[in-house]
Amino acid sequence: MPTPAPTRAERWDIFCAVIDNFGDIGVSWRLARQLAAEHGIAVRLWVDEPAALAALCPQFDPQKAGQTIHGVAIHHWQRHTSGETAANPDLPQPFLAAPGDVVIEAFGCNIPESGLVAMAERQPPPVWINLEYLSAEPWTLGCHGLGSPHPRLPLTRHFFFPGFVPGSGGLLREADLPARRQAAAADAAARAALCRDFNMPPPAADALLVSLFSYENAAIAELFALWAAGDAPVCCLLPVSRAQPTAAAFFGQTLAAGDCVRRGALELRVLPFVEQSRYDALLRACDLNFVRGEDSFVRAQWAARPLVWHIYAQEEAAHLVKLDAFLDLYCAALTPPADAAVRDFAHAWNGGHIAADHWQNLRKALPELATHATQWCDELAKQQDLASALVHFCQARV
Ligand code: TRH
Repeated sequence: MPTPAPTRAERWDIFCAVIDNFGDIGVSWRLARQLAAEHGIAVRLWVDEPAALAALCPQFDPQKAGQTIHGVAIHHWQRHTSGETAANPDLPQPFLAAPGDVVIEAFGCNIPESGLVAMAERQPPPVWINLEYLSAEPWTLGCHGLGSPHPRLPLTRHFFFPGFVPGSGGLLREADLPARRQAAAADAAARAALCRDFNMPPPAADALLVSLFSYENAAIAELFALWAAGDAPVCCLLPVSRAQPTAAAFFGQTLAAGDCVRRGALELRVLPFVEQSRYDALLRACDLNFVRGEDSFVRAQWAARPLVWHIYAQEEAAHLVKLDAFLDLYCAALTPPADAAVRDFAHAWNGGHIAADHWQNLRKALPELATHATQWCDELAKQQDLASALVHFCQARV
């Protein structure tokens, strides 16, 4: 479906609360940039922890007010969790005086009451969207797009579910993504560009190049031990992250960005946390990517390389249902051995314990998984992207 051009300059507000880590702001920042760049929308991004955005976007100075970067006006908002009244100065005045045509709460971050009152007073009221977390669970399709009227105010909140299949809200995907992927298609060239970007020597030509971005996980040490004892070289790129202490304990020394350490067939390189576009390029250059949360997980799929997902843990193991829902889709076209290798490894990795068989089977399946990753990516790219889907959805309701 072609992307509609806005009939007039629309103004959208996106609210993001950083619960922890980088996923909430990572998704919000990508969406804001894409709406501005590809849909000509005047976007204001409201973030409660500006420092988190600075990690993804080095041009942003969290101490400075009123910055516009990549066409997105960035504002700081303070989130109150209780005792709000309409009289509280919850939000800076620009929003209260003039909410945009569309107001998005990323991941149910709850705009304070005074903001909702300002939205209700606007004529017409904004289209109010709750952008949900990504899930492949089938029930999300039944809820995607549903509206829930506010109990007192003349406002309707719409639930927008990203997803992997038609009937969902799609995935964030920039228009130039296929071209960037093509440009990185030649493995050797992508590796060389990556090494130049990170100012590091090229890995051994026969090394399996792996990136590892995960939460704390006891399985990291087990996997490192298998890689170190293996007969094939592995070069593991570890962005500075919560996995670092486990890696440091394995090598028995502190590790910082720029460090390179070896044990047996394993070479570990610690990388700085870089801006999103550089991380995307890193994913495209690797043979296998360990990713986590939501945004890096999606980017690994656009990188069209085999991936292992460390899913964000939820209460009562709800995340494992989510993991299986994804695996059911992702593995559907694989041969039985590759299917089993991917599922077993994913369960073991998320369970915090990797055995030699898990790695050997995954390793064996990698050639098939590399082909599959491209096919999966091509199939996903047939869907409308999330930003365009949101634009369609909101234009029908403005
Ligand atoms: O950081 P995450 O674990 O984020 C989240 C949050 O924990 C959130 O509360 C939770 O609900 C959600 O996961 C499911 O993982 P994620 O989503 O992959 O976000 C990481 C972001 O950091 C992503 O935008 C990619 C980016 N990134 C860089 O820009 N540079 C880097 O060097 C690296 C390693 C990541």
